[in-house]
Amino acid sequence: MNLQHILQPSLDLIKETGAFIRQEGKNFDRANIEHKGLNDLVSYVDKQAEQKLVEGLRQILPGCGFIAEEGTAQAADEEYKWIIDPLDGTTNFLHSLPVFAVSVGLLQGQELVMGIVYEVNADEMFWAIRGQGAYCNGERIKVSPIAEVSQSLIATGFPYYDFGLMQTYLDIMEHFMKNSHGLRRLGSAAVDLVYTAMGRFEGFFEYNLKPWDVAGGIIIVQEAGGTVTDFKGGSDFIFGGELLATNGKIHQEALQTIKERWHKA
Ligand code: 2AM
Ligand code: CA
Repeated sequence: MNLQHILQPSLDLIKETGAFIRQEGKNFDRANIEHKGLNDLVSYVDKQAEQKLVEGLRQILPGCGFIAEEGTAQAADEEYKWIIDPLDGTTNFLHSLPVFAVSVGLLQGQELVMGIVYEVNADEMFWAIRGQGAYCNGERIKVSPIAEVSQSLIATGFPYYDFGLMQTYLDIMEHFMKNSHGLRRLGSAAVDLVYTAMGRFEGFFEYNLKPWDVAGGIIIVQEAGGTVTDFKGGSDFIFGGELLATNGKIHQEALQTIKERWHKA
């Protein structure tokens, strides 16, 4: 299948969904928040955005499966599956902090073949198709050329449940704090990934991630020339929960820092 044909309608749909989220954000009342689990928040905005995406993407690619954060659809053995986060950075959204995104990845079998991440407030639309490069608002994007962690800005996410590996994680963060330009925690893994793809960050790492947080962004990093691995340096980073994404040039150095602390724990 020629993915170019489904790209434009998918971009239009995701932009519309982003406009809905932006509009709802203007008058959002925090009384509308529900708790899914410890610190895991959701609102009608997440759910309605997911519904719009699922309905639209089903028309764009009939017969496809879905793996979606708010659970409105399920995947079986379809050749193509959309992995959807209708609102990545929900906590930011609920607090009117302008870093959140719609994130969509497309799996063909086991392989990510397309990714789209739309940062709603900045109106930045990122996408990539396997083998065809990565783009932001129509311009080709590339990872940063920096080759040393000491000159890098590194993004991460803090654990917000399952605090068992906290001390190890703090050790890793301490190392990067002391040995880089700094650490940032934006609150949206999808945004951290695309900012790595376009060179704002040299790298991003986090654990306890879900496939919908990362699927769209992973292929955008790869197609922008970056490298993505799990914390062992392997390839279990879509469903495995741990991910290091970098510009490629600092990957081994950053991986070493994580690896030698993480797997001791
Ligand atoms: P979400 O907004 O779609 O739930 C990494 O931090 C990821 O964890 C984010 O992309 C975010 O995705 C998810 N997450 C869920 N609850 C969170 C919380 N309380 N704090 C930070 N991240 C959270
Ligand atoms: Ca979400």
